[in-house]
Amino acid sequence: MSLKETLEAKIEGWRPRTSRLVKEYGDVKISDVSIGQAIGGARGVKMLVTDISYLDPNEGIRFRGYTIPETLAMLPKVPGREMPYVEGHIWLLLTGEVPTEAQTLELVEDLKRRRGLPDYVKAALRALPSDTHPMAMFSAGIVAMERESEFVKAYNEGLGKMDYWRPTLEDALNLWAKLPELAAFIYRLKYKNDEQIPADPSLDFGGNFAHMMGIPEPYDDVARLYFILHSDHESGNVSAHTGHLVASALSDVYYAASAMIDGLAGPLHGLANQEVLRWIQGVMEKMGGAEPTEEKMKEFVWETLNSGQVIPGFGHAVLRKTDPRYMEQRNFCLKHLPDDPIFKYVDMLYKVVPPILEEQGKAKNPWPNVDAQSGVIQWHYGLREYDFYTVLFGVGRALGVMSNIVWDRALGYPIERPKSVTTAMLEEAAGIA
Ligand code: HAX
Repeated sequence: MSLKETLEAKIEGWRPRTSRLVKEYGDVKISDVSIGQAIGGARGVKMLVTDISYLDPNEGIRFRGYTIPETLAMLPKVPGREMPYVEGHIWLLLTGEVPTEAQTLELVEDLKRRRGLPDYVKAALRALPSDTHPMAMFSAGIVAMERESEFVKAYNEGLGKMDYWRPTLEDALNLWAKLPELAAFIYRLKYKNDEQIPADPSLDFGGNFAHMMGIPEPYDDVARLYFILHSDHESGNVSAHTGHLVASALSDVYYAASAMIDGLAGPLHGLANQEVLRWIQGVMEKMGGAEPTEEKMKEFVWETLNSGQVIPGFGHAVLRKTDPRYMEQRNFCLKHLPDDPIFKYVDMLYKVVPPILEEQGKAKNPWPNVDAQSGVIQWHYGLREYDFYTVLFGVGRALGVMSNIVWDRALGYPIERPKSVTTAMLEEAAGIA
């Protein structure tokens, strides 16, 4: 079966489950909200539904029920390479099924046909001031393509609600196909004198991205691993939630993806991956290029904390253990770059930071998250412009966000509209009015 047919069957089977829950069990409570949660960023409030991934605080993320090692092991692999096709992962996220090799290759070819960055996007990006952050360029590039939306055309022609997911899927496939090219274009425009490398029609999503970046093997596998690991982290994180929220107004995926990139660009979220490298570079500079000892590293960690800053790459709003995405990247480093000096610093931080955060007693989770490790691999393979790192995260996150939007449309999720209260109302509820 094709992707569309597989998805169609899944959606038909799923709709009665959602409608039954709403119609017959709509009043069943799954969460209570405290004053602390209302002021504190809705931490722990169960109010979103997704079947695409689930984040267990102790175990970490599962994509469609599969752990990261399981996902990487069972998806069809690119011949001669260690990592699976990103396209196979898209299939898994969308349908919940592990695609066959033939299905994966069909999607590889489908996405190839949808490639090609419009000239007006290139012109718009070239017109931006040269100090524009790559995330701002990425967001602008995506929203500039909004005029391509198939959903908007179909909606304006009176498409019925049950069919909203179909042109949304078209939009998602079109945008997924263009994101590696958009990211590579921004990289080469900003850091490589606008010397662009044309796409290679023989290569898959990850392989073609590495090619357009101008970075040789095994960077293709790094890209595949990176995009898969960052694809989804259930729905409550800032980028995923923003994508869902914006799309809930029936804004098309170009608007939603651009907005989710804006959320990802914050230093407490995706930008943490560039901050880790910036922080380590700062430490090295202070040491005059010498390798910091464990004692020195501890001093720098305390210095950062005492100046009121966070240690980037550590802590998490949901996780309470080391992030399995961190571990997967650490395993990659141990295998491919065990002697890299930056990897050694990052590994030293893994030893040094958690006990310090525990001693400080503020962070609920002292363990490293995905961002602590990801910059090292990029740095090792020659991508040293660390303010570009979050764009890579964004290409990955778009896989999960847009898969979710297709399902939001398929299940008819309404416009999101939580209720706010005033401070006086909270005081009254607390009995201190
Ligand atoms: N360094 C120093 N202090 C930290 C900390 C860290 N790494 N992590 C948490 N804390 C502090 C918080 O700032 C907070 O302090 P205040 O009470 O003074 O406000 C306190 O510990 C309690 O916070 P928390 O409940 O443990 O954590 P939150 O759910 O509020 O925030 C964050 C989660 C990820 C934002 C937080 O851990 C953090 O700022 N980490 C560093 C930045 C980072 O690595 N972000 C990326 C996270 C993963 C991700 O989303 N990637 O995209």
